[in-house]
Amino acid sequence: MQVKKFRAKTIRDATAKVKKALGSSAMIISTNKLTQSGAGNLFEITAVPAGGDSFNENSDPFGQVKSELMSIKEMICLLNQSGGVLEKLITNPALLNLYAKLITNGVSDYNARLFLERAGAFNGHTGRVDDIKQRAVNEIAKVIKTKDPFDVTDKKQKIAAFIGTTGVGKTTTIAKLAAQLMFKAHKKVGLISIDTYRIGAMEQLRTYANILGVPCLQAFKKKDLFFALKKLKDRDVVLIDTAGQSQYDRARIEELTKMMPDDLAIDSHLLLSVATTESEMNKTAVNFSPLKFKSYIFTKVDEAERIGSTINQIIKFNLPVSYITTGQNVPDDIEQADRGRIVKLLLEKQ
Ligand SMILES: Nc1nc2c(ncn2[C@@H]2O[C@H](COP(=O)(O)OP(=O)(O)OP(=O)(O)O)[C@@H](O)[C@H]2O)c(=O)[nH]1
Ligand SMILES: [Mg+2]
Repeated sequence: MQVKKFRAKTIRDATAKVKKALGSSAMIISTNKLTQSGAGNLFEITAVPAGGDSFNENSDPFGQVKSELMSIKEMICLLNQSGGVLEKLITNPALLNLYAKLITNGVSDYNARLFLERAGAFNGHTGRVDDIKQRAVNEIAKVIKTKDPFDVTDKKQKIAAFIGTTGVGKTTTIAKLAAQLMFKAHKKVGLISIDTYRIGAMEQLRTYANILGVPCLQAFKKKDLFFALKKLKDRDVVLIDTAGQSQYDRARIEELTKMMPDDLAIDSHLLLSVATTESEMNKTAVNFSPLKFKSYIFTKVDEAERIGSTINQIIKFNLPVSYITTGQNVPDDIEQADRGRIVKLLLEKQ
């Protein structure tokens, strides 16, 4: 195996040397800051070319830690993003690797630093690196709050409306939830559609309702909704499907807000597709905020390349996550939000 060392006065220069010699998919084995008396900094990167016969997972001593290694590509990404952090963590490959993972998975630079800082990574490295890493992971977990909107411990009727942009997965999620609540939690479920803008929109929900054998009512106006809720009074849970709104159509969002006044005791939950961009996700959350949604449901986790945007979004609005959805299959592809699982997804994706 071709292990090579590259030295330069800055990390950037050392990285450039590795890239030139071994290509951009080279893997970094270690980084080091060599102290030189009076001669300024000297950085050293030890790297191997990626792939090829020379990098055989079974025979080579670094094989088992390959997933812990950082590629030159990731290093360059970090160099372009992180003023100062790289230098601070350079002698700590495990922490640098965690930082790199967070950044490449879409966690903002600010938040990634915050987790490391809270874990004590920047103040003199007290304790073992593994402990700091574990603390950083715990810090990530801590910001993820979860909520079960259908908590079975109290007997009150639960009314939940599902809001979000067109095609985000509202109707599918309701079908998944209705089935799970019926068969796993043995709840009596009722459905209401206030999806009044598209012809045939109601049909999708009604089809699911027929399969499950649950009542499904339609509401066009506030009065209808009031009446429908009255009719479904005996149901443990009422799930309300809403028309997909463009996050830019404030008039329709306002209309929907008026349709569900506070006295109806409807909890809204905002669906956000993890497959969209972070800025779109944030704009959606901001523009839907008049509906005072109580939790996030992150959909299409299966389609997303990176899920770091969810962490940024959770921090921005400080709201809990109730569910994540992971595919098109009804009713299986839904999971109650679990912080351990979300952290795992975050650190494992890619
Ligand atoms: N891959 C994947 N697809 C999903 C998921 N959830 C929903 N979908 C798909 O997304 C598409 C739109 O889902 P709908 O449930 O109709 O979305 P909607 O929000 O009700 O859409 P509108 O009523 O048009 O606003 C369908 O093809 C679903 O199968 C998911 O978790 N992963
Ligand atoms: Mg729909």
